[in-house]
Amino acid sequence: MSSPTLVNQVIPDADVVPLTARVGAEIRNVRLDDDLPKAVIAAINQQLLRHKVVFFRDQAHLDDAAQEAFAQRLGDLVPHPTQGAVQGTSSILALDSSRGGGRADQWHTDVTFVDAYPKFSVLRGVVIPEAGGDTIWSNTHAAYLSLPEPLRLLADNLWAVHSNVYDYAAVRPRATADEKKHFEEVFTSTVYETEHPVVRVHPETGERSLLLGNFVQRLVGLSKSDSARLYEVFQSYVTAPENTVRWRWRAGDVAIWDNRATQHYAVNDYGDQHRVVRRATVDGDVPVSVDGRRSVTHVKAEKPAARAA
Ligand SMILES: O=C(O)CCC(=O)C(=O)O
Ligand SMILES: [Fe+2]
Repeated sequence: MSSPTLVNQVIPDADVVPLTARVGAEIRNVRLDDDLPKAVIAAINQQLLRHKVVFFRDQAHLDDAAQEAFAQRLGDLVPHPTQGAVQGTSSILALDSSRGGGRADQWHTDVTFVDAYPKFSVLRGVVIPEAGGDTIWSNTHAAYLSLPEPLRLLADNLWAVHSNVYDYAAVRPRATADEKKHFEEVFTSTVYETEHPVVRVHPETGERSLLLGNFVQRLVGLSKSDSARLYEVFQSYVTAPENTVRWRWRAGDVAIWDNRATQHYAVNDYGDQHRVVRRATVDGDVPVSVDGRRSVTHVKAEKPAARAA
């Protein structure tokens, strides 16, 4: 006997399996491709707004082109501002553990050094180590809600400067020569500085979330040392285990996150085993603060070294 047709419920509840009560859900029985019905795309978008990050197993049919064809159903694709896209693609960024920039072992939201940073990232597991190499996501709306009232009021009124240029040696003291070279010559080939509110209001849900992460350089109007201490206080709510979910990858998995309401961290615990993931990014909009002001990019300059090259 065939199963009954579900008319209004394009992804049945039973196929959405929350991983925690606060963040993350696995969606089952969906094959990601570009001719999924509109209603399924809308349902994925809805689950993303609710769970902040969704996971799909067994998507090994995807290559770069098919990954992007699917991702494009969620919005326009956008390349990384300084690293560009893999040749022949619109936005694919290859993160390969054996190359510079391939290990994203810092808490961050993608590309917050520009104003309209991506709204969704779509990440495909290609080569996954036998042990280790998980990724952790945090729900930054849950982090905001878990702030005590006085801290919430403070966060509502703070702004932060985000930049792709930061003290790399201090942040990654054990980086390889190749990683340092990638940071100097590619990642920071153009210097961006953007002021974002520490609390952004989500354009689709209206939810408030903390907008911080490793591109933050300082809080506007505060000294470097006060900025660093306050940053740690707020960031500790983002990284609290209760606000996070951890994904154990298999090759062929796809993770999609709402980059407007999450931070993530690629755990660098797999030594010299090989790990490759490939990311497509969907264009976002300029964040808005609780009092209706928009983020601003102040500096956008080519580095003299890059210009000479
Ligand atoms: O390697 C990972 O699991 C995540 C990498 C990352 O930060 C990204 O794709 O945006
Ligand atoms: Fe990332």
